[in-house]
Amino acid sequence: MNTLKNGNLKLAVQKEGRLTDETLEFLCKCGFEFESRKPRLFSTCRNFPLEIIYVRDDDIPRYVGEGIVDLGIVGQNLLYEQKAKVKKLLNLRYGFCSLVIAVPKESLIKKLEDLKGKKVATTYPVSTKAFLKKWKIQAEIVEISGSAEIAPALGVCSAIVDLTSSGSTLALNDLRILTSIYDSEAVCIANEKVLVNGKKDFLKQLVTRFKAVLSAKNYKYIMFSASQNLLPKLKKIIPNMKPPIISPFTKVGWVTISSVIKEDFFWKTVETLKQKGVPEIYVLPIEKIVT
Ligand code: PRT
Ligand code: ZN
Repeated sequence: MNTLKNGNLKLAVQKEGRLTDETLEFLCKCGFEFESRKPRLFSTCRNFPLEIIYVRDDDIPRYVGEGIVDLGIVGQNLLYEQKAKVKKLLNLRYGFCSLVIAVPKESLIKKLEDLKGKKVATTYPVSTKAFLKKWKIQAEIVEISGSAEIAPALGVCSAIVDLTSSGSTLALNDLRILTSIYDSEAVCIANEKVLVNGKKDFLKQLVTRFKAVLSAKNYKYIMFSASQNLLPKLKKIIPNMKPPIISPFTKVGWVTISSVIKEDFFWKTVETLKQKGVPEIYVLPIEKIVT
């Protein structure tokens, strides 16, 4: 029978839900090989001292805080809501959503102050209370266990506080956003002790792998040939470009140039290169950037 090994890092991930597929995909990209999760409570990694434990997302901050597991991957929203004592290691750039206050489209509530004396239904009472307190709005918080979007139609409340990502659930229920409380994404969290105990070296290796995959996501590798005369102009467009290569395959008077470009500036850079007369640009995805 498979049992959890004491020396291994224990990482809790959501068993079945919105974060599950992207989390497992991310771990695979980091090079961790483990059994399929389907019938399991946990999987042992074949090529790294790591156990993956599958649980409800709501339990992850507490399990990490209490040291039942060393690490967890969870929405930042649950950290804000549960105020667990954990160390946030990294933002993982998926699972994006926002916690918002929404009201029926036809509602007379137009601004935050209009919520005074009204009922607000939510599965996020702690975040809601803190937000309303910050803005000195006295409203009644009605704690519900799910499906906040139907609460106004049922007459339970005048407003809701819920997570939204695409906005389609709000639209389908004739709700509009009054304001956003915070933005959230998946994060990796750790128990404070794992940063200093016997597992800290494994943790360091794991974080290096996580960072390598995350950095790669933000960059593209580009390669192109250009006339040598263009070099001064090209250096202004791509300040971090690698030394130009003059290879036997390059036309006389031309050089081959490669560089790593940040995703945010990618299209602007490529368009400027085209305007300066670069005929063809090859773009390659980067798997990992190890620093
Ligand atoms: O069973 P378990 O307790 O593990 O899962 P769960 O049902 O409590 O959570 P789950 O799987 O719904 O969400 C897990 C995490 O995904 C959340 O804690 C967030 O960090 C993140 N996330 C990202 C979201 C959303 N986007 C999201 N849109 N969590 C929930 N929603 C819900 C929202 O509550 C609303 O009902 O999706 C609906 C709105 O979606 P849109 O796309 O129509 O706006
Ligand atoms: Zn949950």
